[in-house]
Amino acid sequence: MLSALALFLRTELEPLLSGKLSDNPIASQLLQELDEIELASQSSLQPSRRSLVLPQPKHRNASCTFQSETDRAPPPKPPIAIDFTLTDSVLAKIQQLANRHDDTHICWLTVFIGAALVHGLKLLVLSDASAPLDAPIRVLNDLDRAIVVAGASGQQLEWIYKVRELVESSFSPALSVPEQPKNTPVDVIPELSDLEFPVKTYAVDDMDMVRFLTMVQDTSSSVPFIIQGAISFWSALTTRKWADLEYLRSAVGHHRLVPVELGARYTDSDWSQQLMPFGDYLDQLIYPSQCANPPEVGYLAQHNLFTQASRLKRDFSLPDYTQIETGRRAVPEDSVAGSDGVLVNAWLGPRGTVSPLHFDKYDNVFAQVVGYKYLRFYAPGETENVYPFPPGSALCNTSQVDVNEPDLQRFALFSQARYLECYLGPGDLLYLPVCSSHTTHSHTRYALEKHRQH
Ligand SMILES: O=C(O)CCC(=O)C(=O)O
Repeated sequence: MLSALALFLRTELEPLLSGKLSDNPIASQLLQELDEIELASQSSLQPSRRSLVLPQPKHRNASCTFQSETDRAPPPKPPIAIDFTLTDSVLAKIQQLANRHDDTHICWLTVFIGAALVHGLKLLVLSDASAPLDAPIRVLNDLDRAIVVAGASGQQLEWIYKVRELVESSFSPALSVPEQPKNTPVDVIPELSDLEFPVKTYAVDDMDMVRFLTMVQDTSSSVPFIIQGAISFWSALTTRKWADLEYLRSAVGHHRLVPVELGARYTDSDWSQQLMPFGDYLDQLIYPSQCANPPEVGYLAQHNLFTQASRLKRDFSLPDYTQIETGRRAVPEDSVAGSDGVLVNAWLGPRGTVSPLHFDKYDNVFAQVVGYKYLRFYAPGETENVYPFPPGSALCNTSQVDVNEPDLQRFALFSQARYLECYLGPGDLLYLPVCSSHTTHSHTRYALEKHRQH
């Protein structure tokens, strides 16, 4: 398997490294590392010759025995020398080119994915006790970045999964997880105020595909609506409950790097994003959010967590409603949809997370698994009244108005904007039409349930 990966990497990287990036020192270092790995793996894969080992004369009953070379103490392996500054430099290059989205940018993304896999391969081929303690975690982190930052897909993704599995099983002591909290949060129903302009709710038995298609096909009149009971059979709600954060920790992986949004709203000037281990996210930003002095809001938002943590895919199935053909764009231009043409993202956060008022250029089927969320919707016809950021800006799909505390001096027309609203709770499915502006506010509250200690 490892030699097949080496071959794959050569095929992926050589054309880039000998073409567009030929005069780049990073490129030649990467090729050199591949050569080294191939040499090392060839020697460890050579068939073992049987050799005659003479008996030690002082031993009683000593006899002449054959011993395989592999039975003897293996020759010392060279210490692991993975140069992580290489992946760091490629990342810096990618960040520098981030706004270009051209061939050179794509080329460096491929180099990063290749470099992350080369390092994984190197760790596996040369693995021994001399590997630096943090090497497995650094390798796993770079494999995550290859997915989250560089957008690995297809065969690259397959190799990332395989290498990750091997690294995790070969280096389990170095990857052991710190002591877990002894509390499990249970989701409690918050007090929800009455709604003035509620969206319609339908029972799943009243919403067959024909009716659904008829309702969503006409964009001029299509409005959001809730289908109750459409996902109540998901194991995420029944057996492998996503409300149990420790279940999520084990399914996603404590060390998996995930993107976290820090700050109240993505429209705020002090808002930022950070990649952090999923376990740290739970321990530093989710569990403490239940305390009297919660930390700043950290939102794991709009992330295809399921590409990274494929174990979670066992806990749900795509609703049939996602498979209808409306003739409209199914996914955003710059996103990678699954083989079924559906882009699946996850949002996970504590109480108080907010998504500012914005619209998406695709139809959305929104499943609420844990906790409660308030959503408000403004139809495309209200665009003028919700004051989007100027066309051409990065936030042109987002309103400048803070819906919770609108500044009506600056945004006078906002008071005339008509809207619909709803609370979503566990098991609800919402149809959200293309270009309908929406804002969300999480009301999820956890109560900490003490485990009995024996
Ligand atoms: O749940 C959220 O905070 C935002 C969800 C959203 O914007 C979407 O599904 O398009």
